Amino acid sequence: MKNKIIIVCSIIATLLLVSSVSAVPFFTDDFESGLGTWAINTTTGDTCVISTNKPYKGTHNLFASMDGSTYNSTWGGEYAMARRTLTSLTVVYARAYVAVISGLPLPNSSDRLNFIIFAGLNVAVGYTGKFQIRSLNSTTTTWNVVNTDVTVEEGKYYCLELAYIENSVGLEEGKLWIDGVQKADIFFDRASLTLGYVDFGVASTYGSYSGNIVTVATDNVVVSNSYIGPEPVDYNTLMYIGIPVTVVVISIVVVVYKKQKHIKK
Ligand SMILES: [Ca+2]
Ligand SMILES: [Ca+2]
Repeated sequence: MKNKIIIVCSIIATLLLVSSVSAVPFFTDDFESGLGTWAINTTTGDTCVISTNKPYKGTHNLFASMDGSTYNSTWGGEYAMARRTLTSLTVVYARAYVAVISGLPLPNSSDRLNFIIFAGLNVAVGYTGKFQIRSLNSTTTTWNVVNTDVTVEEGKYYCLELAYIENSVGLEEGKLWIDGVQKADIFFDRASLTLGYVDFGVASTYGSYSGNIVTVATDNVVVSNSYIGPEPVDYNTLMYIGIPVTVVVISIVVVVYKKQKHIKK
């Protein structure tokens, strides 16, 4: 009996240790301590800053605003995004809580707003008001789009998770989860683009520019090498729960072992 208890507890402890060790994200940010190493990229008149306006958790978030008055005429849009560099990754998952505070509905049929961007792979909302995943095709001149069935409500936070998976060079895959449910899967060839970064915030492209003012809040970002999922079952929580639970299980093993030893005597 004693040996069985020890074996079972040891297996549980090992599993918890393995899960907590493998669950280390590349980085996390709840935007409670400033911009840190984020690089900010914006078009004229647009901002991407730490804000106290409608955080998802805590008191701060990342707040992106596009003024709708000056834009990049070359590709027909504006952007206000925070960027982190990624190096030599063939699999990467990026999760964030995102709310479109203002700017919906989009005025023209080719308009869209992008919230999470890897090179050539975006999570966006299109003119229809639904979340979508977008990827460049192999010629890098047109976009493939898969719409989800999730209509975006202004002011509501959604848990968006975008995965980039390089099955082989030229056969890249994108997956999108919304509030923990997989909603889209798309294949593409990123061609000459390299996966060198991930952007959060908002970037627009317009079919015909309308001067739409858009604000987007982002909070609780996690970037990792495997599926993250919504809070509280995210990597931070697994780390925080996994380690103490492991300690408790090991303590039980020790107590049971000592007790059995005592009874035997
Ligand atoms: Ca926060
Ligand atoms: Ca602008």
